[in-house]
Amino acid sequence: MQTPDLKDMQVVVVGLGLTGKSCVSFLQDQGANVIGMDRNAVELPSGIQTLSGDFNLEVLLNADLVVLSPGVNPHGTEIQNAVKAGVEVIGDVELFARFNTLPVIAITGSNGKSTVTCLVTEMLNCAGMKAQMGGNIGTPVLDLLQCDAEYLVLELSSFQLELLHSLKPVCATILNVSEDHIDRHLTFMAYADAKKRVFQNAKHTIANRDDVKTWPQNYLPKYSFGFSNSPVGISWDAQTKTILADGEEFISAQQCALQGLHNILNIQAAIACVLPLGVKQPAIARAVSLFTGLPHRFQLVSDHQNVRWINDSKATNIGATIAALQSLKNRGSSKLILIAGGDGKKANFTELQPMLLSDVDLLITLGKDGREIASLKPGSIEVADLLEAVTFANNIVESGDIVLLSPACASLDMFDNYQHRGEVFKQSVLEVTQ
Ligand code: UMA
Ligand code: ADP
Repeated sequence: MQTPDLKDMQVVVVGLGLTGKSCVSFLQDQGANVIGMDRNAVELPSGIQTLSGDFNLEVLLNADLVVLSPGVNPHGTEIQNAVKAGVEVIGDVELFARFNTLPVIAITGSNGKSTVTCLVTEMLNCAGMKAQMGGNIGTPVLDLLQCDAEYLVLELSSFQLELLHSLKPVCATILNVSEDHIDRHLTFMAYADAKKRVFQNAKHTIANRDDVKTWPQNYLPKYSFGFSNSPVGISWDAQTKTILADGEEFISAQQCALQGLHNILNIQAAIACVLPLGVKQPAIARAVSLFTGLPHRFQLVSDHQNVRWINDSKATNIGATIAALQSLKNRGSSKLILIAGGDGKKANFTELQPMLLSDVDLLITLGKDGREIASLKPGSIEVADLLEAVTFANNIVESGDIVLLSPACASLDMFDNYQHRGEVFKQSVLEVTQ
């Protein structure tokens, strides 16, 4: 494919965070005339014109191309007016796709994206196939265009997929689909449809056999993963706790450093992504033994006096919290205290209720939507902040108990991001247990 010529084009970059800054720098290198726009005052290093406040429609209408950051809603009034006037509006991943020449493995889903992106990267690297990862996991995709790699592994969010059509991944997967980002997509259907865009133009489409919402149009069981039995694809022998490939023993759970049933699915998905690329079992076995997981995902932060304090701050939707609660089933007589709440992104929390009633001994809530979650379980306690939640929990725990921070909500109502929330939790645990 011929790469487009952006020289002297008038390009407006909307949203000047990590992505916007990477777009500005890339577009400048291409010789485009760039204008930056952000609701806040943002300084760009190279003296590029930057407009702050409400998006300026006149400037948008005069553009040859508008590049939106993932956090900017393409359905907003000004952006829609520009689209209606015929201005091309794309995202950074679409811009990347028009220039990229490396094979891409594209990973999306409501939960597990970052974990699987890291695992796939590790598997390829263990096989001596140099891989770099980026996208929603933190490195904007345009920053990968010049990197020294044979493969790019991209974590793609529904926000990034919404405006994407030119990417041609060698492998693409949707891990699972559960409710998230309803405040942005408005309906679950629109959110699920955005995820499906990952399969457009993909060579190998890899789906979760047990979640029909993840299936491409041309679903093939031989490229599937899941817990259900299947003579082809990646499956699971629950008795021997072994991952199978085409019905044959492939990797045992004992060989894997990651813990929790949801991570078995993540490992299966990563295997399904790399097998079509020619990665062999020994490299995969090595990768799964090395990868212990990412911080803030179901991470043990203290077992002081035999009480397990688990930081699952990255559980920003209901599906992730359900996965955490499922991993803590069969814990005998020990109590489970759950700390949840934050910005629910207009989710319907009733799906959480059965597990709150059957699996949680005490629910402590905080944040914007804490009260709504608390209303699902009698006897729940609402607190003002994490330190108060941790202090309350610490006063009632006994040896063997578990305290889980798994908010089922975004953190932005009270914290800078999920990492900040996780760090505050860890600090609070250290403070009250010393
Ligand atoms: N802004 C506006 N108007 C708006 C919205 C945002 O002007 O209506 C401005 C903000 O003032 C800010 C900038 O846009 O200056 C922020 O842009 P952004 O929200 O697109 O954030 P980036 O810093 O560019 O980070 C984005 C992703 N953020 C979002 O999708 C919200 C990062 O994913 C991603 O790591 C990064 O690009 C690199 O690819 C974060 C995320 O929370 C981790 N993703 C969501 C999730 O995982 O649930 C989808
Ligand atoms: P994402 O990048 O999609 O947010 P992460 O790997 O960062 O995914 O994990 C986010 C949250 O989802 C964590 O709380 C983690 O424990 C949980 N999680 C990870 N994999 C799965 C899965 N396959 N199903 C459900 N929850 C999961």
